[in-house]
Amino acid sequence: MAITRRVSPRIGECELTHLARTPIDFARAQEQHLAYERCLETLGCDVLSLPAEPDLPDSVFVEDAAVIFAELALITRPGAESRRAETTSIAEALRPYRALRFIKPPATLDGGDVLRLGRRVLVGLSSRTNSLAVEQMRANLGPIGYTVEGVQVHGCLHLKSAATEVADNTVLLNAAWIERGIFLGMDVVETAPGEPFAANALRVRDVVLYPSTFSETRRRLEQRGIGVMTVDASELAKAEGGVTCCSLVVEVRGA
Ligand code: CIR
Repeated sequence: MAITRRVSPRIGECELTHLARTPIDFARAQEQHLAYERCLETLGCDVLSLPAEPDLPDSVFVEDAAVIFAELALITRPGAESRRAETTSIAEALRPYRALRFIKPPATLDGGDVLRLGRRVLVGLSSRTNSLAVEQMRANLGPIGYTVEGVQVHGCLHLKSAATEVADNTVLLNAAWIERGIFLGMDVVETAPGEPFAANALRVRDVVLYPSTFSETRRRLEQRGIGVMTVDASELAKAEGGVTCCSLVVEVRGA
């Protein structure tokens, strides 16, 4: 299952950290988001599309509100104050599917900073996520067999702007934003020159959902035998969002 949320009509007032504000075409953003949901369905997900939250400009980026594990879901406490209220409805949507744990103040955590690689959980120490969140994650996840590591990211919003998992034991990364050595022993696909935002891919089983803009990096993925389904994500990219940000993929037992 994939949880999504329709685009807020106030998306133009989104948080921005590394990008200059440019006008976002709301109708176009909605169309692209609908197409993204259709892609998720094509990849076999039941899409639970939550209604728009008109007063929460960034609420389409549901990834930041929770982190899903097989055993539990961690409800975050987003680093941007304007985004904190997004978690309430996400917690309610997840309650039927997972035991819930909550990140508590003064810790802050954005889901976009969490990269799970099997039982290894990397947490980006970014402008949104602090080391107290790493400690709380360790307390929740250590006893059930995960190791949790805080890692530095520089020059980008979230850890998953810099690196994502694209196949078993394979990461796609922009080595300017994260140390390559963190992924020692794994296969690494680097983003192509001139495509710094190309490291964010959404893996759904054996395929990655991927922005159509990054043709050179896409070629690199395909050369590795990785299946790629492209989607036009250009409007929400102006809000500093990528393809992982717009969904929470939940493996539903028995489905
Ligand atoms: C923000 O700055 O919070 C939003 N404008 C973009 C969030 C993108 N989320 C993500 O990368 N996980």
